[in-house]
Amino acid sequence: MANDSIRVLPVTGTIGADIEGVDFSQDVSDEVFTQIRAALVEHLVIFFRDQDISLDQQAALTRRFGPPANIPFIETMSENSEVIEIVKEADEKTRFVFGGAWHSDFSFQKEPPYVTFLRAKEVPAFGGDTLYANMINAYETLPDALRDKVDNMVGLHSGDRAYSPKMQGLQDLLENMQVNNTEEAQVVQRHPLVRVHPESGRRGLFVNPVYSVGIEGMSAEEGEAFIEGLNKHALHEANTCRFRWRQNSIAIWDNRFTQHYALNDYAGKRRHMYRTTAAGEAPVGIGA
Ligand SMILES: O=C(O)CCC(=O)C(=O)O
Repeated sequence: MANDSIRVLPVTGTIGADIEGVDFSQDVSDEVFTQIRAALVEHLVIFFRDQDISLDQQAALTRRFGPPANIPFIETMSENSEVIEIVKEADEKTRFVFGGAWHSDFSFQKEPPYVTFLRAKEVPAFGGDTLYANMINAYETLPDALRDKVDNMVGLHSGDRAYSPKMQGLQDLLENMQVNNTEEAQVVQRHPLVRVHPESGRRGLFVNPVYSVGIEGMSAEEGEAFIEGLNKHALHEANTCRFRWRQNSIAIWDNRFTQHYALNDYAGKRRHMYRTTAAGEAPVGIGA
């Protein structure tokens, strides 16, 4: 019977699990939700199939992880202001896609989102997969000396490369999404480079190629090279999983301890997703 207890089936040895035994269109008890949250703590991204739910149900489920996150720059849906639509039509001329680079959502915010909840409304028969990387494993597999070095560093994050006015031309390539870039994106936010998971106590690297723009105390060039090295390690194939979408599939990820990448390999096909986010806390470092 759905929603009595869940089955958690890891999809790789590093990150991700399929969850069976859940029907989100029906009531999900607090007990089962606790099991779902525990699976998220352990696997960082969890996948569900055949979940035919409404926008309001999606928003309500996301709120069980926390209050809605603040969504800057991207227009939300008129039907439900907690949802953004990620859509690429078959006839779009460009091959640029939303989320088509490794990142964690809005890491440049003071309190970046905790959970991202993505549901597929319509997907191509093949192509348009999403990749995920485990930032806890990335930290734990650093060479000892480097791990000690990063422990108390501060990373600098900004939305400049995606949402500042100079990038409006890029966002306008998303013909069927409304993204409004502003100078607010240029604000630089300080975050611990290593953050501590509030439930498991494990440490994760908090860095990504899009929004990490420097390291406190390093020159711009030095910081850029250091960040590049960390990302190269974190995004190694062995530290990732890949999710193949079907209609009504759901992925729920802990945005604080993962990165993700939307693959851009479905030109000429339509892909339509609904995304909701639950608010997170200001990243807590080791010394806190
Ligand atoms: O469409 C996807 O698979 C992921 C989109 C994405 O990167 C995001 O929602 O941040």
